[in-house]
Amino acid sequence: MKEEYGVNDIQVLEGLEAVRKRPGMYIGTTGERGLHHLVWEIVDNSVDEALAGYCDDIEIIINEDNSVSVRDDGRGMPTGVHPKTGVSTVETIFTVLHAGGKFGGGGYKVSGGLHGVGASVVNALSEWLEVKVYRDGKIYHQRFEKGGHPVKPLEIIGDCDPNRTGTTVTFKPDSQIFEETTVFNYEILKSRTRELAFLNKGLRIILSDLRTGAKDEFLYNGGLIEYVKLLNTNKKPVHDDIVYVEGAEDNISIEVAMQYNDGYSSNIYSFTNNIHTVEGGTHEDGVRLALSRVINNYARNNGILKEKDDSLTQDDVKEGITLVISCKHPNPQFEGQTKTKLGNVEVRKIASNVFGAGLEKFLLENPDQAKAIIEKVMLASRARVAAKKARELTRRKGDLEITNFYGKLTDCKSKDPSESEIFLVEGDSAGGSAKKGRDYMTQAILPLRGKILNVEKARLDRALSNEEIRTIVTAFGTGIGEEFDLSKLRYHKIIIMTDADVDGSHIRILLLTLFYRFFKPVVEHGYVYAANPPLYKIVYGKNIKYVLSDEEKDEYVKTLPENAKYIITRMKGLGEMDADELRDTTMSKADRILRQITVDDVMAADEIFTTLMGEEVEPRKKFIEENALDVENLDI
Ligand code: 0R9
Repeated sequence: MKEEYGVNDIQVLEGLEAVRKRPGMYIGTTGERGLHHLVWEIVDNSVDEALAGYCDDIEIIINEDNSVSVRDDGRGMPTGVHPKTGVSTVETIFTVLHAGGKFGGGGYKVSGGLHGVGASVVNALSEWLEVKVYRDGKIYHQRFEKGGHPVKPLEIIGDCDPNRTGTTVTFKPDSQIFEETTVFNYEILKSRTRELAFLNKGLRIILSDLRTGAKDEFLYNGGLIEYVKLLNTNKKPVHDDIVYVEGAEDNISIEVAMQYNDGYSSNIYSFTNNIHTVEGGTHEDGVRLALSRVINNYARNNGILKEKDDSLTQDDVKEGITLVISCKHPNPQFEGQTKTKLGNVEVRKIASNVFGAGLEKFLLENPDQAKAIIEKVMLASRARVAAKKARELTRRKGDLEITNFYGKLTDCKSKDPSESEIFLVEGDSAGGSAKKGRDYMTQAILPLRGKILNVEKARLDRALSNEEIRTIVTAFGTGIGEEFDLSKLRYHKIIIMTDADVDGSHIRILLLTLFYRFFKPVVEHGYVYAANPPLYKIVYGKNIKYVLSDEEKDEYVKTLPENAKYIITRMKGLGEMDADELRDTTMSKADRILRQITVDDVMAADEIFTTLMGEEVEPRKKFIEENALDVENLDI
């Protein structure tokens, strides 16, 4: 039974002022990512209520004024007076910092953002916040202003149907804190909302945007099975059914879904308590161990692998796999550089046992599908051995030779990677402006001519036969494949600078695929960025303003006097800007806005990518038709 919320649950009392003074400590950044993080802090509380079994529906609404409302149909936050603070529990939740990140009585907070600090942080960082609770036939309401100060105590503002329960929170982020932007991006909210729905089967989450009328509803009764199905859209599976395994030991639950396709890349995504564990960890290790153990055993027991044959390696069994792991743990320990690696040692064995038993059962019960899987991994194994031989041969001939390397790369003077940047620029014309507009000490320019090779369908050897890719590898300095060495990376900012159109997105996706497949640590360490060239130029008298989005354009125009005459030009491409413009809007360290590319972005790119690059023609045609006029949707 769930205990009532009690005095001891409030762990550390600290003022909200601390949050406003050092917001980065609580939400990571005050840029776009931090802004969106506020939404997840609130949604996580609703998801917890769903995981506790009391809530089926969550609604997230972006309001016209860029405030956000989150509504759930759970029990409603407790409204009584809190014994320790002497004010209502609702007010306590929104004004007292829970440094430990733990919430409800006795139980544990299952979902939760990276920082797990909750509603009070959102309140502290908001211009205003309102909460409504529907409980016991009454509607309770409280409003907070200017960084979390209650305007009045919690009050009853009306009656409701006694069967109606739930909580609604609406907040407007404070522009004094979020100086970069306070404009919510629908696509960012959409992809995480969908992910949450996949990770919590049966939970309905509706997202809508009152600024544009956009609306999406996500409900997946099949959970991870449907996630893998989506990730494999436009790929060719080598067996029909998605392997699905679910189990728990010691209150730690493991859920896995997987399917092989005929491609070469592996897409393994793991989560703990709904958080994407980008750096993996013990749950992922356990599943990988079981995967190669069970497949090797099956292949040996069925005479496919002979006694004299080497065992299949972890690389062999992951080629062409799409696999999603979700672990729910009462006390997760996150480690690693970005605190996205699960560290609890006990999980490795549990994940290995649960998944191993389930996979073994699947293979035994589905001999035809088992055969297709074994054939796929055997093929990968033979290709690996052949590729290794070929690489040894070409290495002797000098496989990274490039004609006229220094005619391509305009390097920077500095040799210190931490201050050096390389711009990968679409086309020679923009490359020319970039060379003139750069800071020659720290900014290197590499213009890319035409499209680089699509490495989704290429093994390393073929990738290296492409001159553009060899140039990139040589410029980075890291080597590739087995020789890859992150410590040799010559630039700690790799900035992709492409046009804001379909071609530009295409090139960006090709580059991300290259990085993700062959330079994964470069992405994981946060060294990859996308430049953000302006979308519009607004000329008003002598003022010239460049803006990055439609929303920003509208906001700016609103600030101009009523009868102001201004000219708005949509920027068509980087090549259109002269060196000064390119420097001032997109390259200069003082004025530009860079978007750091995360593994999550690459996941989103993979979906767009397979649609654009896969062998299936119909989905590609449909995608291009739908998006040709709406290129922002391609932005990642
Ligand atoms: C719209 C966003 N929703 C919420 O923030 C939300 C919090 C919440 C909640 C409970 C129910 N619904 C909620 N929605 C709740 C929890 C408990 C008991 N009754 C209701 C419990 O955990 O025991 N609460 C989250 C924290 C608290 N309530 C509490 F700490 F105040 F108890």
